Amino acid sequence: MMLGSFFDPSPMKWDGQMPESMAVGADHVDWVYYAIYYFSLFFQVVITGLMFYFVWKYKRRKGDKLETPPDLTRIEILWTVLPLFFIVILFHVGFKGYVKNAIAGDNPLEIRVRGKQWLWEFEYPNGMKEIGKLMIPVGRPVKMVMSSDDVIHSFFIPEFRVKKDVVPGMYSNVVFEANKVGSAHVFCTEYCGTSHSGMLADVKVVPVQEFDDYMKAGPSNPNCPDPNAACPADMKAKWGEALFVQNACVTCHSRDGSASPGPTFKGVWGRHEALQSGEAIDVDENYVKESIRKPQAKIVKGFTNAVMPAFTISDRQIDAITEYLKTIK
Ligand code: HEC
Ligand SMILES: [Cu+2]
Repeated sequence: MMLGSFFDPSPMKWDGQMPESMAVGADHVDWVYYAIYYFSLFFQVVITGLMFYFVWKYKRRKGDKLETPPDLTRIEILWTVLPLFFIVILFHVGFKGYVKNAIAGDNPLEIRVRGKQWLWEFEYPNGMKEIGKLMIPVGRPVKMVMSSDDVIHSFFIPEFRVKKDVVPGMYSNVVFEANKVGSAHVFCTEYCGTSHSGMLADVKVVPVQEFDDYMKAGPSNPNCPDPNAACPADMKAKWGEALFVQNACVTCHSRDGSASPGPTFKGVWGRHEALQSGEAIDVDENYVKESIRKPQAKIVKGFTNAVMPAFTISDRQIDAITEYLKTIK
């Protein structure tokens, strides 16, 4: 508590110097920043002030004779050692903040981050992926596990006061805990090519319930700009087709009736499918959903050579794919 209020930088804050702080560790960073800032400002004024005063006071006057300056070793040691104390204190405080920002709290939400020229891709624990948009629940520790697909990028959220390089061939982490609902920004701070300045993402910090709902519903359809308005079936199908390609369903399911590792999707909707178990089923919404989430629950007769992996895509995405499957005639 004592320490908490000691590190509270709010009385020192000067609006416009730092963006709004939205994470737990941010105040610590700000404290160090403002401490150095005001310390430097104070001594800048004192030292230059004194300098001008002495220049005037000890300027050479008529009749002055040159004297050898006295031995000032003691005072020199003093002004070397005193700032050293200040540096050591700063290091101590700074290091504590660094550690606080480097180790995740209990049970962190792990989000995979992939940087590539020139976008940020985020993958949530349930497998849902999204590009250019990051959802964060407020009041929960978050750990970003980051990697790069091409060159060096650098992940920076100024509102959280976190920044770390994202390097090909290795993982790097940043951790934070957002303490304010609102929006923040991701920047890339490593010059990474032509469109480096466009390598941005929006961060939305939302209440935990809203985050959980979002994880269930998934990202919104890019073809339906207003998420609250009804989305027509053909727009859903269009998104479904894109998801079908993005999730590599195409590699196992042909769409023109030709042979593929999985059943062809030409005319799949409403098809009377014979199963390996000897039963049969009509392809409908429930069956498609189950086939995506738990592919091994019902095996299509004759398709025991390839194994379809389970996909953890959201309900909304599955609906879009279903809508697309209806159109493959
Ligand atoms: C590695 C290959 C592979 C991938 C990738 C794959 N599937 Fe499959 N899929 C199969 C196989 C094999 C079957 C048949 C066996 C079974 O029913 O599990 C199947 C069955 C299905 C069925 C039931 C089809 C029917 O005719 O009854 C649906 C629906 C389906 N997959 C959807 C998808 C979707 C959607 C994706 C992408 C998100 C996908 N699959 C990705 C291999 C794959
Ligand atoms: Cu970059």
